[in-house]
Amino acid sequence: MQRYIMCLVALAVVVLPLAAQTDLTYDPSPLVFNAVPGQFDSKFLNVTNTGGVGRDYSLLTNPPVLLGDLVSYYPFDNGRVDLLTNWSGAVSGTYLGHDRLNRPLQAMGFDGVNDNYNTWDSNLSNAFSVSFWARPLRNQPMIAQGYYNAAQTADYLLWPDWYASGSEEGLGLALGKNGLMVINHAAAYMPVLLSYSADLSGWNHYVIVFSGQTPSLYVNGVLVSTGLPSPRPTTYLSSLYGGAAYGFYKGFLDDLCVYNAALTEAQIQASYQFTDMARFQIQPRMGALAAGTSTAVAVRMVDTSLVAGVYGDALTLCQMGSAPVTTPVPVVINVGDTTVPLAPADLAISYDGLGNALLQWSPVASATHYKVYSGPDPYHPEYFSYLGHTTSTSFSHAADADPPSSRRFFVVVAYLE
Ligand SMILES: [Ca+2]
Repeated sequence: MQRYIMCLVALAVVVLPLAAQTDLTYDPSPLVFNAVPGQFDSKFLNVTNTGGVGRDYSLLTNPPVLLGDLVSYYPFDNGRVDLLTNWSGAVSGTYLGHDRLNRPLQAMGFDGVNDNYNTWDSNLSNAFSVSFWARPLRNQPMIAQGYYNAAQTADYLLWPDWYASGSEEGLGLALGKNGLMVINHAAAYMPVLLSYSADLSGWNHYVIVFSGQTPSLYVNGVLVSTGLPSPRPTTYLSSLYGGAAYGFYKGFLDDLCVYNAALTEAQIQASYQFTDMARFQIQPRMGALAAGTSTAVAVRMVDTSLVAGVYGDALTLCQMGSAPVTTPVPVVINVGDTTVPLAPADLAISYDGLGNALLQWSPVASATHYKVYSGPDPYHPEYFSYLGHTTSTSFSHAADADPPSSRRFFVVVAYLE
């Protein structure tokens, strides 16, 4: 008996901290969409703050395989906030421009002169990854890989933090239309650990993985370069995007993600394939909830590529803050089968001059009966009246109160059972 009590106490110690992690709940679960191929469906997700203090929420569409390692996500859609921490950074200059799908105000622009943006500094070291889309607008001087001690002038998309100690360094990135470099920084120390020359004009997807003291570069999901190993035992990820003392980046940055791990091949592919808002559009996608309040978030399923079938998916509800908590929101998408038409392909009407109408139509395969309606306006089905039903493919409608000259529309609906 005593052993039982011991076990229960131990269990409580483990479970309670987990249960206290988030104050946010949602309904319904799952969120169910019903559509036919090529069409949208909209639903509301109710998000509730069950806690005693105000909470900020966001809804993410990022692939679940990446969420466990995701530290920050900056979609730069009409703003520059991190959807995980709600940190909006310290900005100098910058502007919002078109993203890779030519959507306006959906990517961060840097002028190459003095614009920069200091994101939340995650202080990650030694095993981390950064992914983003970028479109550089000018060439930069490319420097050969090597261990240098002099200052390096380049177009710093990510300015490398400076460290005084001989065992630490900050990791930086320099990007131009003609190549990308990984340049690190400390006192009298500025090695170019990776130098990749290629035509990088236009939008491309980048993943920089730092692991085993060595940077690797993936462009559009392909490993294109593995750099020199760093001689320093501790390498920190930096946080100032756009550049500083030794040069500034000119161009655009989008969908910036910071990960506290060396991403796997599968994760890199998922990152490259990910297009935010491609399947779900969410409005609003973030907000503040006072204690005990709810809000209805509109979610629109806009993936017109789905063929008939039932699909499982997931959104992610995030309680934003310095320690963000993410919760999966299961989604079911029912895409109906429209290979069987539910209306005849044609409908002929003949009048006898006295107001009596004869309707005739082609049979619908497998239909057991048809219902006939009429109304004054095809755009307002709520005003249609039910006239009757038949198992044949014709229907006689006797003259009624409407004069023979008045305009009316008929609708025939096929039923399969
Ligand atoms: Ca964007």
